[in-house]
Amino acid sequence: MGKTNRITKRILGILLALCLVIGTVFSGANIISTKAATTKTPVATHGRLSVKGADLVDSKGNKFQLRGISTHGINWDVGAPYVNKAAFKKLRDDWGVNAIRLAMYTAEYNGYCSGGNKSELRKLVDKGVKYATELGMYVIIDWHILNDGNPKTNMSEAKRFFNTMSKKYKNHKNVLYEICNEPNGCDWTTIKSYATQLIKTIRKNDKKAVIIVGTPTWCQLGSDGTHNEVADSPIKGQKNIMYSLHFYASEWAHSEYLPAKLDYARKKKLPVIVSEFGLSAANGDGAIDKAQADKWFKQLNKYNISYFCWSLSNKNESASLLSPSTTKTSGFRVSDLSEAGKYIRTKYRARRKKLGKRA
Ligand code: IDC
Repeated sequence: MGKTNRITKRILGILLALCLVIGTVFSGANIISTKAATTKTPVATHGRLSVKGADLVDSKGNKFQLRGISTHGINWDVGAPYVNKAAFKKLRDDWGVNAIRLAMYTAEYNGYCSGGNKSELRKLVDKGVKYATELGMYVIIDWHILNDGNPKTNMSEAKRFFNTMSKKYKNHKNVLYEICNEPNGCDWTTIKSYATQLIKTIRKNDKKAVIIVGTPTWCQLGSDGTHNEVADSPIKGQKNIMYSLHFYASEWAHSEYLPAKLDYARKKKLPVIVSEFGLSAANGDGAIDKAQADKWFKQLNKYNISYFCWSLSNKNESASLLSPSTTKTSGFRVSDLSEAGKYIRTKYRARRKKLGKRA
């Protein structure tokens, strides 16, 4: 009798332990599945973006910040391979990135208007948009003028390109159009005239998408130094237009003049977006300046201004976010990142955490 009792007790004990284990597993699974169900993608949470006063806002009218990464040129071998879904997903989940910028050069290095394969380049843009859309991320289609300085140089190509793109993506909530990366060697009047025409092209197909307009002197909101033509004379009578400001943290003149220009623009209620910035000097290389970058993030976060870091590449230059020895095109570990990459990942993650649900 005593023996049977002991056996029964042992069996009961084992059963109890089993119940506990199974219970824990199931409640754990519950936690996981509830979490998966409530963790919505950025686009599912924030919907279509628009511009209200000086701010970018989400579909509920709340201020919204894009924390983005720019590709290197998608026409470059150090840019194209990173246009893949796994890379974007890693940036979204691990870095807290909610937007990608697809930079397509027009002039340099077999660019769209300088010998590049147009249909292949458009296909790559389409792929980038598709991956971003599937992942619920925002995406900028960037007409990356640079050496071609004046955006009017390739204006008819630009119109054709954006006509095609805006027709295709008019029902997408997550696509933004950047019509001229960095105008240089031309004045604001010229850029404005170009922008007015391109806005018309896009608006024929898509009434709502946010359109980003480049500003004079490589996006300094006006010509050199303390000039503020853009804030003083923005484009009139158009909705959902933003103006870009670009900076490179270790470029002395940028940190010297641009923060004040940004303050001025905000006072004038100009909607500004930092569609490109880097930690390096303006040539994409040299020492990176984290102290200046810290200052920039403070100012940009204060205004809730969106920013996109240049660039997702392993090119051997300090602006690159991947280390030159990394051959991976996705699944990047911290050890695969450059000094700039490690810094940006930390900053972006911290910002997402701070914003919580508003991220
Ligand atoms: C740089 C790339 C570099 C490439 C060069 C081409 O980092 O690898 O050789 O373009 O001319 C910008 C431009 C962006 C630049 C970047 C760094 O928008 O195209 O990329 N930069 O120089 N404006 C300021 C800096």
